[in-house]
Amino acid sequence: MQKKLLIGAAVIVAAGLTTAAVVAQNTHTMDHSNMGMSMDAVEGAVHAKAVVNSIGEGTANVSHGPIPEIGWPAMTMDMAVLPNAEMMGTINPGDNVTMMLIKGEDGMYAIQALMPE
Ligand SMILES: [Cu+2]
Repeated sequence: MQKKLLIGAAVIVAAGLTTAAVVAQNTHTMDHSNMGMSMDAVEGAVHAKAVVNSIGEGTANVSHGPIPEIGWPAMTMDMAVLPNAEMMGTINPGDNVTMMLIKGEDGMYAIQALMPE
């Protein structure tokens, strides 16, 4: 899962940067099956406001607001933090953040990014 997410991020960046070149050359060497998978993962990402109660290695306890996209009410919970998660600045306990969550192969949502408010 981690490798896929890393590859997905790289593919998205590469796609954004090289779309014009690819179209100009009319090549079809990209792995479309991989791209489809990573695009699905990003399309499934959801965002939610939360307060970080504590944060540690690979886990964070958060109190998040309702996430209607995935049917979650507001709650306080432990969430997995993905190994390649992006911390957009320093996150300290008590901070208000926006979380970006991605659903893993195990069907559980995990933190892909935290952005301080
Ligand atoms: Cu929750």
